[in-house]
Amino acid sequence: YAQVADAKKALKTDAFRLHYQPKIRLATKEVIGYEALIRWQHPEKGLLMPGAFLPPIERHPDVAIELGNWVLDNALEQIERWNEVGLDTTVSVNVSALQLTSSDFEETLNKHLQKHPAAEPCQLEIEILETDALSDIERVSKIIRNCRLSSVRFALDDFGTGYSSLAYLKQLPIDTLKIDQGFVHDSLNNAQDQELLKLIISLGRVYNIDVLAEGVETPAHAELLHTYGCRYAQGYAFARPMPADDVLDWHSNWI
Ligand code: G
Ligand code: G
Ligand code: MN
Ligand code: NA
Repeated sequence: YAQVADAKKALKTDAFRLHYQPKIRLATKEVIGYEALIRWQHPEKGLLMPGAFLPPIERHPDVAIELGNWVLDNALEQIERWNEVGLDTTVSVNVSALQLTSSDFEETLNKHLQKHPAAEPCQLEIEILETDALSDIERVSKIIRNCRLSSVRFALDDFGTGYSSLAYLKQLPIDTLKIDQGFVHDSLNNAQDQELLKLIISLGRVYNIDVLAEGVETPAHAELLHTYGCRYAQGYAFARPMPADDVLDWHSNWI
């Protein structure tokens, strides 16, 4: 568990970072918000991606939740900083099923919101991860409803990959569904993937939920999705995730 001990130390020494990737409205190409993605600035190993350090941490719920709280705190602080310089946007954070269903999530979220009064709750969106680990859908639904009372928004991440995403779509009061990049990647020359995309986009329409496509790597992907009626997108076609300090410059140079 060397890495988990290391992660605890990293929390104390402020070695984690959030990088930000813009989310784009396809019709106008305007930025509608940013997704916060965690990185670890490791003293010896350099900048680590979540795949390299989150899995072992997630086997230690106390550490995982502490890290999740750090993410919330840091993202809200970033919103405040951006508000101060006139960048009025939203930030999405990734929240694991474990954190969302921990006994005091609503209370913790409200405490964080109170700690950052210059960030409007509606500027925060929570992306729910690992939907297949959400066993008690009634309870999750209630947690989301309660958090939405303070105007925080919710997205279902990696839509289509959890084994019961359709039931979640029906039962969870979410604002956005994010189409997993796996459905987008080959869509330019795969007719079946194209049909699947159209299906997910029309599901969004039926349930009155915004649809955002992930992994949009080229203008051709963006064009195809726009043609299908998908409103929002995120991916390398627009920008890679970038350090918070680069966002202001990138934002002001974007169209
Ligand atoms: O850029 P990318 O390698 O950042 O992210 C890989 C995966 O890590 C994604 O599935 C993403 O949801 C997850 N991830 C990124 N940031 C966070 C975070 O702050 N908390 C959690 N729990 N997962 C994250
Ligand atoms: O939370 P989530 O699973 O959605 O995390 C998004 C992941 O996808 C992150 O690892 C991010 O760096 C990555 N990503 C973002 N845009 C693109 C893209 O256009 N192509 C690919 N292959 N990965 C992307
Ligand atoms: Mn995400
Ligand atoms: Na995703």
